Amino acid sequence: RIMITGALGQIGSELTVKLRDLYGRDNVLATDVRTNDSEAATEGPFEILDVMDAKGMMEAATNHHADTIIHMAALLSATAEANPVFAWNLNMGGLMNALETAKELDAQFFTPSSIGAFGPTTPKDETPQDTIQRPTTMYGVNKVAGELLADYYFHRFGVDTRGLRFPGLISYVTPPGGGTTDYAVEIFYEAIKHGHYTSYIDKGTYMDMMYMPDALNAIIDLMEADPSNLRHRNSFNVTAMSFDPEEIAEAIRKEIPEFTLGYAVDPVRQQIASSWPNSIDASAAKKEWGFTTKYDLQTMTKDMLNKLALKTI
Ligand code: VAH
Repeated sequence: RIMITGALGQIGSELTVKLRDLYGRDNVLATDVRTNDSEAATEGPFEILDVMDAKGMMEAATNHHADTIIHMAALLSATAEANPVFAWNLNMGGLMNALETAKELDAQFFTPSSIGAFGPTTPKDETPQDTIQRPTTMYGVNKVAGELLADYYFHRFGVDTRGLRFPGLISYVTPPGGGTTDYAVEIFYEAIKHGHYTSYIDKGTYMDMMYMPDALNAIIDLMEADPSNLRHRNSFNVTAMSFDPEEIAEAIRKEIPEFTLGYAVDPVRQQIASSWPNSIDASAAKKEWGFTTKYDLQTMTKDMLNKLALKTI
């Protein structure tokens, strides 16, 4: 039985629905600090939970008889950079509460890390699984501390913690918000609405990306992996592709020939993006638990445009 925090976020909203399909509607308790009319909030067990409320989290997980805690509640990179103290308190306080809950209930544990856990002194191309991690953003500091804390709970208390360093995730269910990689989501909405997008990330800025269906499968595959094969736990590099704004625009033009791309670079998010790798190496994930992806840039572009065309955006 699973409890998810941040269940109405970009990953949580789709992960909740997929886990309910896989493991049974009533076995997945979705929680978030507010509610909405999404499927995750309305088609199955849902509770309001602020992850800063340790007692409330323990109660919700205990009452649900959770044996798996999936902790997704956090502030993303751009939001965290604008509110660094709040970001530290929420990202680290929430993670500590979730780890303590998992320890108390002897539950399996998942929380995501990010390519944001790397910084300007990290090797930028094919970034290794084990390498320098000196991020220069509050989000990155939170992600490195979070990886170390989750590994600590594994080594010290035997909590079965597992994590993935996600690249930018692209999806059409929740609107983009708070991330640095969200230009690669906004561009699809704008392509359909206006046939033009003005990117806040500069030409030539390469970042790893992944389509949400592949991200959800990676979480499930990792959580179901045989623990005796895991040499790493928090957290595995995973990626599907790496591109810059010009290349995703090119992929969109193959579907919408008249699409045009412009630039109005946002120095804050450009600085964040420039501090991250150009491409990361996912060989440890492939070797230890068979990580694989189905979507590349063109198949993702086709699917995103088809799905968004069906929505009122
Ligand atoms: C962000 N989408 O931009 C998130 C993610 C790798 C990027 O961490 O903050």
